[in-house]
Amino acid sequence: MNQTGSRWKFVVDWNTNFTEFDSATRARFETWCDMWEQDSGDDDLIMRGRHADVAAVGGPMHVTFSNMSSDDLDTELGAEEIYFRCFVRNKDTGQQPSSYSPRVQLGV
Ligand SMILES: [Ca+2]
Ligand SMILES: [Ca+2]
Repeated sequence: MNQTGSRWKFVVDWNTNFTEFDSATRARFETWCDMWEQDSGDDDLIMRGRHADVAAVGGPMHVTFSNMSSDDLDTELGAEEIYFRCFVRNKDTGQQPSSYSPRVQLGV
C-alpha cells in the first residue's frame, strides 16, 4: 500500500489452491478481489475488483487497486479499516470459496 498526495495504491498478494479434481474436470474458474471497509454493522463496499479467468493450476496472485482517491476510501469519521475479500469461482458449478485479507487502518 502506498500514498501519493490524496491518491492511494493497494497491492493484494494472495494464493489460489486447486484440488486434483478441479484440474481433472477442466472446469473453468475466475478470480477477483473486492475492497471493503469494516464497520460494526454492515461493512462498506469500496470497490469491486475486475474478474479474471484462470486455469486450475494454483499459485500466487497479485491484484492492484491503483489511483484510489481519499474520497473513495473515506466512509466515516476517523480511521478506515480496509480489507480485501478474494474469490475463486468455479464457473461450471457456481461454487465460490473466498478468503479475507488482514485489515489495514488508514487515516484519509
Ligand atoms: Ca469502519
Ligand atoms: Ca465505514
